[in-house]
Amino acid sequence: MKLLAKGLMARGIITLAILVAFTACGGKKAEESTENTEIGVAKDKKEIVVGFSQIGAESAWRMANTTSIKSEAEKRPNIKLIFADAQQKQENQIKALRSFIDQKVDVIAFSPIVESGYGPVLKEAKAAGIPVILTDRNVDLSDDSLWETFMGSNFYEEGVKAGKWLKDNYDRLKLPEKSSDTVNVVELQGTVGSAPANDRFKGFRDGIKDAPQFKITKTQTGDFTRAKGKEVMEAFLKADKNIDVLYAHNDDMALGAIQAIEEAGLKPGKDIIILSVDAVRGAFEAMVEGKLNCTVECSPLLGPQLYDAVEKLMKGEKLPKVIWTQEGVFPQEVAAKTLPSRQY
Ligand code: GZL
Repeated sequence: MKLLAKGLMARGIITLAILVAFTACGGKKAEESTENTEIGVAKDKKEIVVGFSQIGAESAWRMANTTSIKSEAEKRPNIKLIFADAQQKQENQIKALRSFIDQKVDVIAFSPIVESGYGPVLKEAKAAGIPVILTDRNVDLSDDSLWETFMGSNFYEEGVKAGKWLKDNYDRLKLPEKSSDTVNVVELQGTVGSAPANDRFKGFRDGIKDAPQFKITKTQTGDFTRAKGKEVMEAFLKADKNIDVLYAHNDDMALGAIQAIEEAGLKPGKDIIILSVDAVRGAFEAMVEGKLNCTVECSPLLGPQLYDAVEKLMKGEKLPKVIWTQEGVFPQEVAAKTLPSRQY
C-alpha cells in the first residue's frame, strides 16, 4: 500500500510539476503574446502571415508580378502567403482586404486597381493594427499613415522617358515620305483611373511638350489588355489611316495594336512607329522582328523587396515611405542581345 501511496504521491508531484510548468510556460507565452499584441511592437513570431490582393491576370506584366510574389514566398520558410485574385474588380479587392483583417494577418499588401475608393478599408486595417504595404500601384489618399510604404515604379517618369525617346528618335526612324512638321500620335491608355494610366498620360505629354510637331490626335483606353488594344487600334485606323506614331501604356496593348496594323495592310514599326511600357518578353520579340521600336521598362519583379520590407516591419523597423524600382529604356537596336537575359 505504502508503495502504491508512494507511487501515487510521486505521480501526483510529477503531474503537478508538469501542470505548473505548462501554466507558467503557457502563462509566460500568453503574457508575451498579450503584451506584444497590445503594444503592437514587432511580433517575434516564427511565421509571418501576409495577405496579398492581386488585381487580376490582365497582362503578361501582371502574370510575371504574380509569379514573383508567389515564388519568392515559397523560397522563404517564415512567410505564409494568402493570395487573392480580384479579377480586375475593385469590389473583390476590398472584400479580400476585409477578409485579411478578419483573419488577423500580420501584414496586408496589394496593388490598388484604381487610385480612389480604398480610404474606408485602409482605415479598418489601421484600426485593427495591421500594417499595409502598397505594391506596384498607388492610391490618391493624402493620409499616408494608412500605409507603411509604396514600392513600385515611377509611372510619370516612364511616360516622360517615352516622350523624350520619341522626340530624340522620330526623325531618324520616320519613312522619307513622312513629314516632320506634323507628327500624328495616337495613344492607348491603361485602365481608366489607375495610377499607371494617369501618370503615363501626364508624363508622356510633358516629355514632348517642347516639340510642338507631335500632335496627339486620338486617345482611348485599351484597359491594359491585348484584345482591347487591338480593338481600339482597329477603330483608330478606320477613322483615320494617317497615323505616324502609337504610344501604348503597356506592351500587351501595343502587341494587340500590331496585329490590327498588319491586318490593315500597314507595317508596324515602319509605317507606324510604336513605343510602349513594361519591357515584357513579347515586346523584345516584337522589336527583334522590327514591329516595335522601343519599350520603357516597368519591373514586375517585386516579390523579393516585398518580403524584405515585411520582415523589416515585423522586426519593428521603419520603412521609407517610397521604394522606387530602378528601370531602363530598351530601343529596338538592343533587343536581340538583351532578350536572353530578360526575367519576365
Ligand atoms: C504597372 C502595372 C501595369 C502594367 C500593365 O506597374 O500596374 O498593370 O504596366 C499591368 O501591363 O496590367
